[in-house]
Amino acid sequence: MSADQSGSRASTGSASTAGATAGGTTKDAKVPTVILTIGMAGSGKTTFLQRLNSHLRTQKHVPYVLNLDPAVNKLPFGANIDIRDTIDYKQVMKDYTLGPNGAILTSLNLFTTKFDQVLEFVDKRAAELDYVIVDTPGQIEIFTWSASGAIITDSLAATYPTVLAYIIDTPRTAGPATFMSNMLYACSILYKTKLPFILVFNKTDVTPHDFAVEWMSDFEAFQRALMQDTSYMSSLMNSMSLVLDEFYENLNYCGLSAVTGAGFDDFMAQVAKARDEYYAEYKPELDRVIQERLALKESDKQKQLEALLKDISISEGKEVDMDA
Ligand SMILES: Nc1nc2c(ncn2[C@@H]2O[C@H](COP(=O)(O)OP(=O)(O)OP(=O)(O)O)[C@@H](O)[C@H]2O)c(=O)[nH]1
Ligand SMILES: [Mg+2]
Repeated sequence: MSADQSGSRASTGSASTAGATAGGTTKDAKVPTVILTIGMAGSGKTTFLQRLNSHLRTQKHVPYVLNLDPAVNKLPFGANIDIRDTIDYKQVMKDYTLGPNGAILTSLNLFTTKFDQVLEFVDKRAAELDYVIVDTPGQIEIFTWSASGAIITDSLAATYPTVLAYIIDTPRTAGPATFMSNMLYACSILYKTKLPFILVFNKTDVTPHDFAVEWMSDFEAFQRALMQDTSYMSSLMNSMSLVLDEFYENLNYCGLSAVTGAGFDDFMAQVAKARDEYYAEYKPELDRVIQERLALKESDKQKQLEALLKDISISEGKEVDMDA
């Protein structure tokens, strides 16, 4: 596995409004980098964000903090914007007769309708910020597979260099089957968002992530671990592990502990690398898509004009009265 390479990037984002200049080469230090934290329930996203917040503050990089988890009971850090200030998740459960996950999704949807205002707040402070850090709801799929999650991600990425920090519960990922499931999930998110991606092996104070580094860099080592796994999953995993081998080529990764703070300098080095990837690969692709859309509108206009001319030509050679 190489931590230096990245996959091809494409975008579904909307037009860029501020910050990074078009063309994908500018790395203006005044443009804050967005770090979007995602991960399975209980993987340590909130604790990671708490540690990242204090790590950045001690380095005089005061971040702008967004909390997008409406269901978190107690936030262990001060957020500049907190979804809970505008949306009462328990009230949403009652009003819409929903269960907990449905209510989290609906809360996120309601909040997304106001996300342009959130961007305006960030825009106002952007010149003085180095980082915008974002916590997301506990259930990963609520953010990664919802329309609102995609809108939030795309609108941030259209404006600011944005990287995904995929938090992994290392002790719970130490078996080949759980490791593989987690990697496949990460892989699907990478291909969906196409944003620069960092695998963050958290809780290394409990289990060091050496096994993961070995499995990602040495295909045969993972095959050997799989052979010892006699569960019904092993033959399925065997064939899918080949897919992942390519995925690992396109990734940055690091190991850290959100509790002790070990590994955060390495994480920030990965963020700097991922920011470069954003400018080198994601941003030019985004600009290309925007240009394509604009060009499409031009060719649509041309087609409409051609259709009109055809209509005119079949009207028995008479001139068409445009005022009729
Ligand atoms: N030992 C250890 N425990 C950790 C670490 N990071 C988080 N935890 C613990 O893992 C549990 C879950 O942490 P959270 O930060 O709430 O995880 P989360 O992903 O935000 O959880 P949800 O938002 O509920 O999905 C808590 O008990 C944390 O104390 C770590 O680096 N080491
Ligand atoms: Mg959390």
